[in-house]
Amino acid sequence: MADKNTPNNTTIPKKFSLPTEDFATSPREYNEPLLDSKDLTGETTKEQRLHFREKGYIVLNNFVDEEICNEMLERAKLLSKKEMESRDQGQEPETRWQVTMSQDRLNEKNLEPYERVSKIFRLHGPRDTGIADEFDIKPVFEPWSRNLKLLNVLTDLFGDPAITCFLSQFIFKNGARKNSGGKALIGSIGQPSHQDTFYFLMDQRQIGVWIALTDATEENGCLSVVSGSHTDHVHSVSKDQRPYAQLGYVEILKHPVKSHKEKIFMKKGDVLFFDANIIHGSTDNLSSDPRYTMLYHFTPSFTKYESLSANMYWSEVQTYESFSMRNLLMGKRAKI
Ligand SMILES: O=C(O)CCC(=O)C(=O)O
Repeated sequence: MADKNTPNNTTIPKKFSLPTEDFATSPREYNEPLLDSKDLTGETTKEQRLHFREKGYIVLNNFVDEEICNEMLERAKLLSKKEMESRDQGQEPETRWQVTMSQDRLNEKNLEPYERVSKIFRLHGPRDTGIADEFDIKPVFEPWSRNLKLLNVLTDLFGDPAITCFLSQFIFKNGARKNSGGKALIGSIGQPSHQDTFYFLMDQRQIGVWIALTDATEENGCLSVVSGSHTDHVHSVSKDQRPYAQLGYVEILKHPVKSHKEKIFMKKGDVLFFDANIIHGSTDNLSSDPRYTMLYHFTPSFTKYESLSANMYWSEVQTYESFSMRNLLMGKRAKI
């Protein structure tokens, strides 16, 4: 297994600043998921692997139990409450997790704390994330990053069982509402078309795991993907210029995204597995109801990278040994 701490400058795309030209002109080298192999876990069908390989994503229905979905939401609300309490008292933002605020609700102190938050990062860190003991609660985000069904799907899609989770984020996509003064607040705005690989700069594939914690609909701003774009190069982008755009949002302008977009409608508990290189984005929440999502990103553990940004955290969730051991314990032959 390669040493993840040794950067390999020949394979990692170079850093660049905005706006920029495309930094690769030909499609990137694509390491295809396995279609037929003795190393597959049996968790995915050949049709699903083929779909992932050709289109760059699959949706697995009813993948996360309702109870876990609810626990994730309650935990994210609790973290938001802690964060807002300390910010409103003038304390420094938390460092155990990382919050980005909804830009149009920065000073709306009469809203519920979670209604002012856009995203919370670093949730798969030490036991969710240092407060489980304080509140006598059990962790939920970190254990789910090691869920066996999830690990089996990722093993099939990566074709390798050594897997690391390096990013996790809870997304509060709040609905439209009025503030205490009766002023209309629009629902959270969507994220423009982008590729996650723009942010990651890693030499192996990465897979995003997008869990619908509420139904994701046309009205509340479901995700859209450009089917098949996962084999593209990383496109040039411009900064998202919209009022209230989140810090760091960028938009691919040159790609003919609109003509190819597929909307991904999901039910609570469904999970979208997508190649992090696929062009994707979401529309604004035009409803008065929230759309909640938990999103993890995984990569093979031998991935090389230049550096991890502050919202990331390297946590190996399955090793060759743990994979072999659980197959042995389940009475199966170790497959890899
Ligand atoms: O869930 C969304 O609305 C957008 C999330 C997304 O595209 C991302 O975090 O990369």
